[in-house]
Amino acid sequence: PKEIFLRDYKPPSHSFAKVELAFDLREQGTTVRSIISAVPASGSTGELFLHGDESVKLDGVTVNGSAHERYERGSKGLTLKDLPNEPFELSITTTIEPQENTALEGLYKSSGNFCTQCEAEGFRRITFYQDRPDCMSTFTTRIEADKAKYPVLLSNGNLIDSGELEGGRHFTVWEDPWVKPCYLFALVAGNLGMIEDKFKTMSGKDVTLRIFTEKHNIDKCAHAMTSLIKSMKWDEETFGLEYDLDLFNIVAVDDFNMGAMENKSLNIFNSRLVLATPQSATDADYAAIEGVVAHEYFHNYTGNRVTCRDWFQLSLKEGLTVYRDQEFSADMNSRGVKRIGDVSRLRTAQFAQDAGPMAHPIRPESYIKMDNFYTVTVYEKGAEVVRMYETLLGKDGFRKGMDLYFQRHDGQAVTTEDFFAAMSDANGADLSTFKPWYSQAGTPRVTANGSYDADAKTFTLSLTQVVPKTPGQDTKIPVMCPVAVGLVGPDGKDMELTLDGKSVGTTTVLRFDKAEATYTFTGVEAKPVPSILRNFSAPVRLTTNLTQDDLVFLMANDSDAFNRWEAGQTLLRTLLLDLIKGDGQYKMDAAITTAMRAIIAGAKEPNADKAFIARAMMVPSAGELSDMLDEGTVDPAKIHEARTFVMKTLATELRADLEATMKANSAEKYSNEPADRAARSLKNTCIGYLSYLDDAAIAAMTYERFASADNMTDKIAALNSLSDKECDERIKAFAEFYEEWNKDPLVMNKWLGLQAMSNLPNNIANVKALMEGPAFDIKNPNKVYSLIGGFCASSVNFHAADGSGYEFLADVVIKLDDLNGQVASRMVSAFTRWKKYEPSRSSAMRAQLERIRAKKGLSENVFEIVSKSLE
Ligand code: BAL
Ligand code: ZN
Repeated sequence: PKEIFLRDYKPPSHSFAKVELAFDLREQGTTVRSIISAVPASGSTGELFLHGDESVKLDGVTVNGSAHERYERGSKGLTLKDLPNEPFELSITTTIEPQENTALEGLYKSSGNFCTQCEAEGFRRITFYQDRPDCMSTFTTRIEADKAKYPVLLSNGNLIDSGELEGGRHFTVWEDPWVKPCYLFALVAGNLGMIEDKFKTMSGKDVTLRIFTEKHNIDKCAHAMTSLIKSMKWDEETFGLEYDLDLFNIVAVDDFNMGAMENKSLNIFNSRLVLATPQSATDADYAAIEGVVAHEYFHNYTGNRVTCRDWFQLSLKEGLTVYRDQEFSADMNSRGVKRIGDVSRLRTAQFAQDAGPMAHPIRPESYIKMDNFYTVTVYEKGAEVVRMYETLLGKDGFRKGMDLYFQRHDGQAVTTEDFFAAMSDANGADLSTFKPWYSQAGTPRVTANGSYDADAKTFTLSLTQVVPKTPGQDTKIPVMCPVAVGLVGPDGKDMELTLDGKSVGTTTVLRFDKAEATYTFTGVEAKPVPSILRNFSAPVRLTTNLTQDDLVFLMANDSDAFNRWEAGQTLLRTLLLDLIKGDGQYKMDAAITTAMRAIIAGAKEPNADKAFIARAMMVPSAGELSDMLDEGTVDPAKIHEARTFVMKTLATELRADLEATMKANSAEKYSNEPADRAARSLKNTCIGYLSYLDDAAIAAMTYERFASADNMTDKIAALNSLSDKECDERIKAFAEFYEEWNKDPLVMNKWLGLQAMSNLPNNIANVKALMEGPAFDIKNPNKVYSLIGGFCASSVNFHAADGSGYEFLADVVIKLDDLNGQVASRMVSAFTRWKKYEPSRSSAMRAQLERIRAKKGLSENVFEIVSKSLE
């Protein structure tokens, strides 16, 4: 496999002024004809390379209407030779077999309907084309198909023609007036139901909004529609961005590699991110749907109107759009809780990636398979980088930068440098030391040590930073980290800060861009406790000299919700890491039990933020803890034991408080109001704790709650609380859940996932049985993510000391690789950090990676992950 490098970028040899596509959809063999108005760039050699997958059959090429046979076909595409030196019309006819496409890229079938996924490089599985994002063109698409089987025929843009054809067939023609790269092309043909609504834009234009899905799911689309309308309004109010066509379509399909796709005016979604009723979807599903519907809609400007020059720039659109959807969700819900959730995910998944063999900058330097770079680094760290502009420039400064970005680049394919320039220029700001965020991989390690001088009435904060080595990057330079700091006085209130003789409010952002720096606050009348990195103002690993008393104080008093939560997490992390590294004699820290009791007691206050309290009660995950341990030392069984000890001890000591809080927050009837959702999460967190008690009454109570739940959030929470318990109630609950929901594949995914994640000993046998059962289908990505992905999250069974879990995963990856390289490479990623583990587990993992590498015909997707992991 060939590695592609950013440094080798060259502009396209031809631009495409206009593209007309015609699809003749058949059960066996679909014909695609393209007519391209091609314009040679100056200095053209008369050669044009068009990407095309080996699965595409080439039926013919014409140039200006005459057959053109001077071409060479290779494994990656077609080189046309002896082309005219002036604009010409190129026509290409191909035949493809969507009905056999299990990779789910290009044109394929899902539940009998045709649909597409072209990002990143799926269009080359449809026809020969310059499949690169800097080739932007307008598209007209004609679709012809059997009318009874496929009454709905959709593509991008506006419907300009439709009609009946002989033999029970019909056609539609769609015209998209906006230039776009082919990765934003979409087509859907199916027997689908639809809900419709309207949105009046800020300039008074009516937009028709439609959501299509299989007919039996039509009653599950209302929440997605509400989310879409909220997103459209928010983007107008926040960024002045108005929708630019008269129609916006969303289609939900069951077989989809990603979450969703922002194709121009025809978003295609994994059905799990559209379909929801309170009975079939959890509060977390509702939040995910709201966020992803917004994310795809926001791409209309950040991604579609302004797109990427090449795939190395992916974070230009993804980091920015994730930042936008995070802000949207924060405005729609609780801002502090949203930030805590986003940072938790970043720290668990992205920090781990940044410390392993797949570490890459948010703008990678090279790739073998672009699909492997749709990562938490490009997305979530990319969003943190965008957020730092906002922290440094302020909300207004950030908006000025966004306005200039659109003013300069609307209709263009650009780079992260262009975004950086727009932000700097719009604000007249020198952000040069900020740039390494784009080119350096690795999470900076920042230390912050504070000291108070009572005589001088000063508080000094000394900061240091080191960016660790990552594969291929041995030397690093300091990078600008905005460090938001406040000083909390003995009365628990924020102090007014003076720095360099200037009054700077109660929170100030230090522009820390050196290996070390010292900041001295003056006029500090009493010894404060510093609150450092408020709102997680930079994506760094922070170490401070705060004492346990300081942390308990911040938990109770910090005005910054994130740092209030973080103080508690720091206490819990320290305790857990001590237990994990200790001699196996577990002992609880009484101060932590007291602090946790106080947190739970907070739920009785009149205006308690119950969603925040539920988050603050959560103990750091096994993944987060494992990331904080040294290479070559991680023993998942020990982590599991230590976590279980802490949960069980807290549950025992706080039982009365947990039971009272659970009862006080149990609603008679389901409601989807924010306060009810918050109470639900608090109640279910209490049940989660109580499930650690070896008490038959708890299992009975949890089963009772499972059986009587009137919504999926409560049902799943109860089922989850039973899933690690060896008891009859668990067996009964899983069986009854299956009976009730086996016709709903999305709900069955939850059932598969919870069983797969179980830490009951020897659960691998159950997972293998589920794989053979009717609820599983290896061709459906969601099912693989639930069952196989869920299994990899089990500390006990995936990491079983005999290596059986690793062998099982390798078997599955080898099988999946022939069907769907993208999904297989996601699954194999569970092995990437093998060096982190203690010697017996790491060598067992390495052996499985080597076994996978030896497979004949291994996909490029899996090859890249496996070979980089083994380096
Ligand atoms: N562009 C791929 C799916 C997403 O990030 O929206
Ligand atoms: Zn996106």
